[in-house]
Amino acid sequence: MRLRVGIVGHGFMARAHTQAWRLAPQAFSLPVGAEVAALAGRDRDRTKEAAAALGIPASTDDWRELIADSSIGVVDICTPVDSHAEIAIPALANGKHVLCEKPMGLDLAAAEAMARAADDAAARGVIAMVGFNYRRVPALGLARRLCRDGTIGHPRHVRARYLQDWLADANAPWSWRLDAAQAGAGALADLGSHLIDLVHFVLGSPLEQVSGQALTFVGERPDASGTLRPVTVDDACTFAGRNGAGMLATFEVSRLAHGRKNQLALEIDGDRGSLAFDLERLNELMVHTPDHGDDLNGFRRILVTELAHPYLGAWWPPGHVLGWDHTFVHQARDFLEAVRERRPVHPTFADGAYVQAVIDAVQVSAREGGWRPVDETDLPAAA
Ligand code: SOE
Repeated sequence: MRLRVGIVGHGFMARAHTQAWRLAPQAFSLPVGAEVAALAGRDRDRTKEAAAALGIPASTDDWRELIADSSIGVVDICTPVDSHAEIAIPALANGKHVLCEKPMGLDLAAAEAMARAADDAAARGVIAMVGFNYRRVPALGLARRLCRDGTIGHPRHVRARYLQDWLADANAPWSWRLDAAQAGAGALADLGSHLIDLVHFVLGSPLEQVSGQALTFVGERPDASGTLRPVTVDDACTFAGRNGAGMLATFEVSRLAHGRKNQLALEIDGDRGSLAFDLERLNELMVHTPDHGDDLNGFRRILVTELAHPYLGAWWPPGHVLGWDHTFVHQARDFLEAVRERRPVHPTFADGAYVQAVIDAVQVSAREGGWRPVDETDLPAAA
């Protein structure tokens, strides 16, 4: 079996996905192959240029051509958020397996429409997955195991932080990510979506209420022509979240934190121990369990490269560390296996809708104040 993939969008995510589709079947000796067959974008010349640079044989300025093309098996959506539902829903209806970048939709209504389309498609053996790639960091797989097997006990505190600095300069250029109509929200949607998903993935329990605040520090930025355009999303956001099981979580996201290039940090304190992860050291998990006597207690640094950890059996001998790009290879591997076996794969579109419900509730809280319930979607998130 060899799947032909059509990618929509040609930014840096499309580059990461292209490499992953190519590498996954070989790295994991999969019985299913993948071939990036076509690239779609809005501008014909730029799309053609990007396709040539990536070695993709065909390009088009109309993503509908990919959906109509019976030789395409997978539609991979790497476009601005406002087009995700518009592309994913007809693609699924036409029998294409869909991988959609995060955050899944502009708001909960869009995300729920996508989740319903994915549900209908699943009944026909069609797969839909959201690109929360950090679920595929082996050290975070270990964190999930240690939270779920009782090693750190009942989770009390969660501290989740995702900081970048590409907007720290007030003259950094305007882009679609700064426009609410195209991105939904700012750092909250772009970076916060990862954290909300990861906390759900690691702990398995959804947030029930949130309370947040958001700020835009730089209200206008120059576009490519030098014209000042309004920034209509948050630059930074902090929020607290709680579930019904006595856990308190805090989240912080910003794209204006000087020196933080791509720092995703997650700490969990349970009633028997603690975990700490930092994407800047993505092969490591810090673990503290108070079982060595007071004089030798402390965090232990686990180098998560043993072959028994998720995905590592396919790579190098222990200690030969992995990088950010491997998360996309792991994602492509899980997706391709699910297609071959015609079974759902996490994160599902229902998981994506849950993340959107949290984002929407944080936005309401940031605007109107107070704790806000996370709207229950009638699609249970699988985590
Ligand atoms: C930009 O902020 C970005 O590319 C995010 O959109 C990605 O999801 C994140 O993984 C890296 O940073």
